[in-house]
Amino acid sequence: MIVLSGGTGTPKLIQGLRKLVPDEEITVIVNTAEDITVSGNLISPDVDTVLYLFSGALDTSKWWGIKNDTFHTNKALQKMGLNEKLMLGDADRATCIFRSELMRKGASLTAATQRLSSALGIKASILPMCDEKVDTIVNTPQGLIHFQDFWVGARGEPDVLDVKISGIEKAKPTKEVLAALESEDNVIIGPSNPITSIGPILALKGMRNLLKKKKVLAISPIIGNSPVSGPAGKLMKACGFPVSSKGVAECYGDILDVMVIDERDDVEENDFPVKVVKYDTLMTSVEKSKALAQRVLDLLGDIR
Ligand code: GDP
Ligand code: FO1
Repeated sequence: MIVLSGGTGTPKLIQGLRKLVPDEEITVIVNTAEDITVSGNLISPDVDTVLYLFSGALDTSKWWGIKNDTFHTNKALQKMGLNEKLMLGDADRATCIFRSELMRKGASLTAATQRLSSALGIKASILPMCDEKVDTIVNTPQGLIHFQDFWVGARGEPDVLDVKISGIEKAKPTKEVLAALESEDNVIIGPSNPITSIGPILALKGMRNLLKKKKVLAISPIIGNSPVSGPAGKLMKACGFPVSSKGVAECYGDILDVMVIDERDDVEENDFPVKVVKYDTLMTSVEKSKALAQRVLDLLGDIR
């Protein structure tokens, strides 16, 4: 089972999927375009959320960081006048230090993630989308800023003119990602931000052509005309897409076979260029995540 993921909506779906499918059978291809170096160490926010989800440590009140983490280092640095771009917890920082130490010694992001996975006792396969550094850059009237400066630093407030994924032209899916795709017929695109989470994965060299050969099911992160959370609406609009499940279908285009949209969505299923199924996609509990995951498996013909 392959799932393409960002760091909030899709991990909620995976939480339910894990109740139905053994971890060993789950491969998650994760966005890395929001990665950022803070105080010398690389944070890979979406990869870390997925790691912590599988290890059981994730703070699911925020969908990032480790539950009950402390912030002593971040606060001590602040006292000395160093304000970190992201509030990095102490245990979360240990993950980033371990990753960065491995990478400073020559490991790829994929290899470092594999070491972290086994250190955390994770059975699922968590694959960063690529090993090249790519950065989501938001174009605002005040200039170009990194996604984390836009979302955390400026609380998502600046107007957005455009979004670019810097470095994406040179980025390719890793051999691990290619091997995973080779061995599976079905791909789930979870309800993640189509511009900043799924967009970078689809923009990797050859990725769209590979996915065209698969049965691809996507779940819309937009209900009605708003995202459930986060900046997807503002960013989709800036990139010229309608803020709706139809706009999400437009973003994904011809790789899609099935799209699950929310039952509250006041749109006609036959208005879409792909097969559309309505279901309750608002995952406010593990039970609801499991029910949605079961519907997804049924649609993919995966009988369990
Ligand atoms: P990020 O990396 O933190 O931006 O997280 P993702 O890209 O994985 O997820 C963000 C997207 O998830 C947002 O566009 C939300 O609208 C969507 N989302 C969050 N929770 C839910 C949910 O329960 N149902 C649906 N359909 N979408 C959700
Ligand atoms: N998001 C915030 O809004 N504020 C933070 O201080 C913050 C810290 C942080 C630390 C580690 C990490 O892995 C993620 C963190 N996030 C924080 C979430 C992150 O900025 C974004 O929500 C994701 O990049 C979107 O996928």
